[in-house]
Amino acid sequence: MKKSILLFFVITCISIFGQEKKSTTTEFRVIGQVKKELTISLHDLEKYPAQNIKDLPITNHLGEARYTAKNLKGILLKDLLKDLQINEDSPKKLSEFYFVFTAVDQYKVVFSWNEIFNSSTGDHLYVITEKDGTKIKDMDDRILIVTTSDFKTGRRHIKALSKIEVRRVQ
Ligand SMILES: Nc1nc2c(c(=O)[nH]1)N[C@H]1C(S)=C(S)[C@@H](COP(=O)(O)O)O[C@H]1N2
Ligand SMILES: [Mo]
Repeated sequence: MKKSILLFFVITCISIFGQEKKSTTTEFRVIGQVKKELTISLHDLEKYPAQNIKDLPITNHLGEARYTAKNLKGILLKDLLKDLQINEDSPKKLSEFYFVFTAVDQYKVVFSWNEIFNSSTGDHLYVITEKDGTKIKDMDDRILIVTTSDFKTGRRHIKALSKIEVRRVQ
């Protein structure tokens, strides 16, 4: 009897501690080399029309299939950042800037200014607002970023985005 109680206790502990708490964010900040910082919340995201995105196989950094994100809807990041003013008045020099996307767990991904605003990558870089019928407020990986044109889609699939820092190359 004692043994089975102990076993029950151990199994319960393992299952409780085994459930990793999924981190989410409800807003992200755009900071760094900008004239005015921005904070974009779930509420702000509601103001933009979401586009349908075709089902996206997520592959890890080795190219192995992880799972397929289905029935995605999203807003292009470049549309959200349309009015962002960078600390540089010469358009030519905007090519010196890059954006560091950081998640709550400090996972970081870099995009250059040109990738976002001057290449087809920017036409495939989304903030996801709905996944598989689940709205953003109920998604366990919100605020989620995807880049649907990437070869290995896992790399720039950023869960729980907390900030985007605009930096200039040294
Ligand atoms: N916030 C955050 N996002 C992340 C990661 C991470 O560690 N933290 N890992 C990335 C990696 S390496 C992969 S392959 C994809 C898919 O991982 P998943 O199956 O854990 O979602 O998410 C990416 N997004
Ligand atoms: Mo990965």
